[in-house]
Amino acid sequence: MISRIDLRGAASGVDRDLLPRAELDVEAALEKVRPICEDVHHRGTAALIDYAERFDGVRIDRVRVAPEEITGALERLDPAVRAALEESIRRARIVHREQRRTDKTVKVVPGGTVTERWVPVERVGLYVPGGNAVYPSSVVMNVVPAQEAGVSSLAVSSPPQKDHGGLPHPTILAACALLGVDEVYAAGGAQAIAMFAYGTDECRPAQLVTGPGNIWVAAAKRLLKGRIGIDAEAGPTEIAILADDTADAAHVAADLISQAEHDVLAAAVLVTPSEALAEAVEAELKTQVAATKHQERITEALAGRQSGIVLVDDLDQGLAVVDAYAAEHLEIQTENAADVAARVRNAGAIFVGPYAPVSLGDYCAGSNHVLPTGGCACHSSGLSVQSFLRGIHVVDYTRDALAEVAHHVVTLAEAEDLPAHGAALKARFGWKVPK
Ligand code: HSO
Ligand code: ZN
Repeated sequence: MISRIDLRGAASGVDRDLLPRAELDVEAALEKVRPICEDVHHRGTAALIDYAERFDGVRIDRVRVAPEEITGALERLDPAVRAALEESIRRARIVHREQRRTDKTVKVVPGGTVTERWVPVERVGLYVPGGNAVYPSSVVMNVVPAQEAGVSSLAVSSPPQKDHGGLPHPTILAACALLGVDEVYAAGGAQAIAMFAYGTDECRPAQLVTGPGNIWVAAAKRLLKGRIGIDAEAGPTEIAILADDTADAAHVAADLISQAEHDVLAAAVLVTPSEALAEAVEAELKTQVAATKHQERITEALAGRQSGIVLVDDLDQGLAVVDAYAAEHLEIQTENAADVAARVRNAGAIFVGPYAPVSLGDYCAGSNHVLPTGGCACHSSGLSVQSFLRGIHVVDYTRDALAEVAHHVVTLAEAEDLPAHGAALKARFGWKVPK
């Protein structure tokens, strides 16, 4: 069911192309989403209503969700789900609040300072998908960092559901209510991203749009990037596990399955120097998958070319493999897991030891679950408070501090054949630059 890739004895250095990975053709989707985005730009709400009918199979008469629908959804929420969401929010707040960067002033010279001032984005649009699974947890993971960053205007959009009278899923609405978000729209896919980018008569444009989504959402984000800021183009979920023979095969298999459950394109990769563990995990996968509710999509995800068991000579080669792969989620289930984890360079999030499964991070670790996929973890971070802030450099120099460096500025301006740059300094010193 899951393929094996044997890298033992291979020369040092890992070829990324040898590692399993899904390919998503976002470029091809661009041409399909372009007319949709243009239509939303020109016709606003009327276009969104038409797309709800065409793509979500439901006729709605307004896109903005009425406030009583949001509060009503919370009143009807299962108390156990409410308690779990509250705990998820509480832990996420603890972590994200502490991680907000503070302004810092650096004294460059006497009388000359540069301050980095962190200013929140004014208005953010959060997209919450509503496909295979409904993810109120993603509402938490987007809203909490935005709120902790100090974003003052937050709107959520999620696809209208045929079975819920054209409203977003009730659990999504209830999560919004718990988080104090009262501006919610029933729009999905590329059209929701266009709504945030261009605005409509119902929805004011946002400056930044975050949140996961399918290929259409990714394509719309790519198309509209620049007009709006985006977090990342989220691809299918990935889990990589670096494990040795101290790992429990049943737990390793359960964790691989947990993320394969998301999508037929989800990736589950085990990297191990232990052939015995590889065999035990294969056996566990067979029995455990047969007992899962979403057996079909899990089987397809595990059998896909994006998943596999990679055999390596030792943990050093294993670390080279997981660094080359740059997984969205990386579990370390080895002896001295914390030491091994400390050596990892590339991963969206690292889960250390036997008691930190990815599912904990998906819901209740306090960490964020919106993470870079598709190898982007080698250059990008997951969603955080930082994603909603801009660092503005504030330059403050006195006359003396400027005088001290003026001749260098003039020299560099002349070297770049930009004499007017130099003149801006000369003008302040009677057209003679102090030496
Ligand atoms: N593992 C997903 C997030 C998620 N899991 C939401 C369950 N619900 C991507 O990090
Ligand atoms: Zn998950």
